[in-house]
Amino acid sequence: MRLLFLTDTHIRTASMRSRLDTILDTLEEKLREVAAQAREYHVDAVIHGGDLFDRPDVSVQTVARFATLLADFPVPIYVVAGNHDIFAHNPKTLPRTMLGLLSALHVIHLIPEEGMLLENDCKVQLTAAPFRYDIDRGERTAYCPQRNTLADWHIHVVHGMLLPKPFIADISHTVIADLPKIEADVVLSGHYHNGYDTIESKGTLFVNPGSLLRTSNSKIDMLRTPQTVLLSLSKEMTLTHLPLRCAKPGEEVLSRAAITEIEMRQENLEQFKLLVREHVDLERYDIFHMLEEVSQKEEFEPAIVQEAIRRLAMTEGLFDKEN
Ligand SMILES: [Mn+2]
Repeated sequence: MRLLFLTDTHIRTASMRSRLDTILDTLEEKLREVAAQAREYHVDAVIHGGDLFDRPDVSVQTVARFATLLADFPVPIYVVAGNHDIFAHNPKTLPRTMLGLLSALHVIHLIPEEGMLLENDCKVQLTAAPFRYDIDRGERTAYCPQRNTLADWHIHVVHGMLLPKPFIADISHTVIADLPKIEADVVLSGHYHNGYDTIESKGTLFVNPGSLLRTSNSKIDMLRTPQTVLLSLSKEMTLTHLPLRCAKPGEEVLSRAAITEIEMRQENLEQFKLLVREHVDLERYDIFHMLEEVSQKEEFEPAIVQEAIRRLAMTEGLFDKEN
């Protein structure tokens, strides 16, 4: 039995500030290559680790374009829901989402949480844990599925913040080594877009190849190549990472300009705050008054001051937007 795993495609209509390419074309090219990999390696199924869509209500045109593409895959696609696929971090909202629609139309298949069995030369049990608001809190039961004793292999597919080492304390996450021994042979995980090298813990392999779409322009995203993982299961199991040939080098598709722009805006804001603190008596808390004082001390051009007053008035609701 051969399975092909990918995760976090984040299919979306709008272009991204962090990317220089046309997102829909890039996504289509990537998914076509995944379908080609499925053919080339004669896989029995494709498994998606969640965040198929970037939002639960992606536009109808975009869904139509990608539903056609996914329906043309040579084998079934089994999916677990990610946080971006559902409303309010609640998998019960699936019937109202575009992922729910594709499931109802049998374009993709949601992996039942209680599990299912794939069968040819060996029996492979698939279980899944979709994203939920409490997946990385409390007992972490989502990461501890029950094994079907008939299965030769047990693969658990999760969309949660499952990580090889501790992360920022404010962000709920689960460290792999902190989990008890679990019954699955392999845990395929999405959600953490950077991915990590496969690790073994208490007899289970933990796999996250990273998101298929680089959604940030971080240094890690600049350097990594989006990839899938081929799982070959018989008496033994082998894992092969397959980097996407169509994925362009980070510097060609990811924009550092957006980062620089945000940093510059932040710096300007800090300078402005400093200016305000230096020149303005905050006891007289009138925004127009403050503007006037700062403008005089800094000798801003009258036209700029006028425009600032106009925009302030607009946000204060003193004028209509058309004015
Ligand atoms: Mn994601």
